[in-house]
Amino acid sequence: MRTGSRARAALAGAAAAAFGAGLAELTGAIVGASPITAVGGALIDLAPPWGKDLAIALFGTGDKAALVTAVALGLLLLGAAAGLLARRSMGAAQTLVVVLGLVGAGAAVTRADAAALAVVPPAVGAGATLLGLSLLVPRALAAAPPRAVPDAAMPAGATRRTFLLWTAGAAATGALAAVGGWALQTGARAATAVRAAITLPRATTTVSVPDGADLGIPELAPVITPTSAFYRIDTALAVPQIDPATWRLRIHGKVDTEVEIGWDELLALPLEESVTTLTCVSNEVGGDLIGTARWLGYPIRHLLARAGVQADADMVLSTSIDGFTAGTPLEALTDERNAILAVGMNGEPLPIAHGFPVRMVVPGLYGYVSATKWVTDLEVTRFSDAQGYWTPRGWSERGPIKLASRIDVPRRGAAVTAGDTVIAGVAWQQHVGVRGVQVQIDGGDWQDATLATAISADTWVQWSLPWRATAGPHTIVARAIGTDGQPQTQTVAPPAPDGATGWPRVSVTVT
Ligand SMILES: Nc1nc2c(c(=O)[nH]1)N[C@H]1C(S)=C(S)[C@@H](COP(=O)(O)O)O[C@H]1N2
Ligand SMILES: [Mo]
Repeated sequence: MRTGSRARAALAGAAAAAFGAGLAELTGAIVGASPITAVGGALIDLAPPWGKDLAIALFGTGDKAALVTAVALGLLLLGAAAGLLARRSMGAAQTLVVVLGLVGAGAAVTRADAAALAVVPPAVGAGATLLGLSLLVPRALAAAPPRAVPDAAMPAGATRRTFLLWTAGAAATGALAAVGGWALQTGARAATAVRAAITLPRATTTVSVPDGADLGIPELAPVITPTSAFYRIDTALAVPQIDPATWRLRIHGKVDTEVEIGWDELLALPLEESVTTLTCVSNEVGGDLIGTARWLGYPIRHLLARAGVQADADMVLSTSIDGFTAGTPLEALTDERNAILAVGMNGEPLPIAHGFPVRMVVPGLYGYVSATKWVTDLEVTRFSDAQGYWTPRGWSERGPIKLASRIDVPRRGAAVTAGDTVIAGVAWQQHVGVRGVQVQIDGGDWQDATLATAISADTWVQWSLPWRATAGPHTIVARAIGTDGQPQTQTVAPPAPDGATGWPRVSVTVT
C-alpha cells in the first residue's frame, strides 16, 4: 500500500502545518503580528513593477482575503510536502519546516509596522509544526507501513483509526486556534468602536454644492460619490487599526523646528470642508478608480509654516503607519490649494479602509504621490534624497493628474431603445479644471456637450448631450477640452508610469 502510505504522510504533514499555522495566527493575534498577513504583505511588496496592476486586478476591490487564503493554502501544500519528505528523512522534513519558519520570521520583522514580538508567531508556528510532524508521521506510516521504510518509528498498536483521529485532532486544533486568533483581534474591534463614538467638530468653512452640479441622470456617476461606492486602493493586506488616542503626526526633516501633533490637538484646530476628486494613477481610460468626496480637514500648509520649511526642500515624504510612502512636491502642499490632513469623509470620520483616523488629500495629484492614508509622518526633504513607495517600482516620481473624461451613459453594451435619449459622463483635471467636453458619434463631427456647474476646479464635472438614437450599432467617443482650449490627447497610453491617456469609447446597439 505505497500509495496509501504516501497519501497519509501528506495528510499528516498538512495537518501538522494547519496545527502550526493556527497556533502561529493565535500567537500573532496576541502579539499583534499575523504571520500569514506578513507573508502576504511581503509578497505584495516584492511584486515586480507590473505587480501593481496585478495587485489591483486581484485585490483592488477589497479581495485581499484571496491572498490570505492563497498563503494559507500554500502552507498546507508545503506541509504535505514535508509529510512526504518525512517518509524518507525526518531530518529533511524538519529542515523544510525550519526554513519556512525563517521565511515567515523574515517577512514578519521586515514589515514596516512590525510588532516588537513579530518573530514569536513564526517561531511558535514552526515549533508546533515540528511537534505535529513528529506525532503524526509515525502514525501515518504505522497505519499503512511502507515496505521501503521498515525502521519507521511505529508506536505500538497504532492503527488507521488512531492516525485519522490524531490528524483530525491536529487540524481541528489548528483551525480553532486560527479562529480564536481572529476573534481576538481586539485592535480591529477597538478602532471600529472608537470610530463609531467620534463626533467630528463642525467645519469653520463649508462648501455648498451648486444646484446645477448634479444632472441627476440615471447611471451617471453622482457628483459626490457615496462612501460605500468610493474606490479603494492600497498595499495594506490588513487594514491598519489605529486608536486616535495614540495617533501622532511628526513633521521633521528640512524644517526649522520639528512639529508633533496628536488627535485632540488636530481636532481643536479650525477644520475646513473641501470637495476634492481623488484619482488613482492605475485608472484605465473609462475606469472607476476615481471618486469625489466632501472632506473635512486641516490645511497642511499651516502645519508646514509652523515647522518652518527650509529653502532647499522640494518634496514632502509622507509615511503611513504600515510603511507606505508618497513623495509630494512641496509646492502642492504650500500653495493655496486644499491640501489637507483629512479626518472626515462625507460627513463621517474617515472609514478605516480610507485612512482612519487621518489621511492626506491633495487636489491635482494622483493618489500614489499624495493621498497617504493612516499618515503618521511628514518628512520635508528633496526629490534627489528620497522616493515614494511606487517610484522604485516603475512609476513616475511626479504624478499630476491628466486631463480625462469618461462616458457613463449609455453603458458599454447597454440596450438602448431608439428615440430621444442622452449621452452623459464626467470629465476632470483636478486643480486645473475642464473647459468643455465634445462627443463624436460614429465618426461624425465633434459636438459640444453641455457641462454641468463644476463644484470647483478640484472636482470632476458632469456633462451631457441629447442624442436622437437610431436603430443599429453606434460608437460614441468623448474628449475633454482643457482650460487651455486643447482637447484631451488621443494618444493611447497605459496607466504606468504616470497615468493612462486616450479617448473613452462606448459601443452600443440601438433597437
Ligand atoms: N497608507 C497608504 N495610503 C495610500 C495608499 C497605500 O497603498 N497605502 N495608496 C494610495 C493610492 S495609490 C491611492 S489611488 C489612494 C486611494 O485612496 P482610497 O483608497 O481612499 O480611494 O490612496 C493612496 N494612499
Ligand atoms: Mo493609486
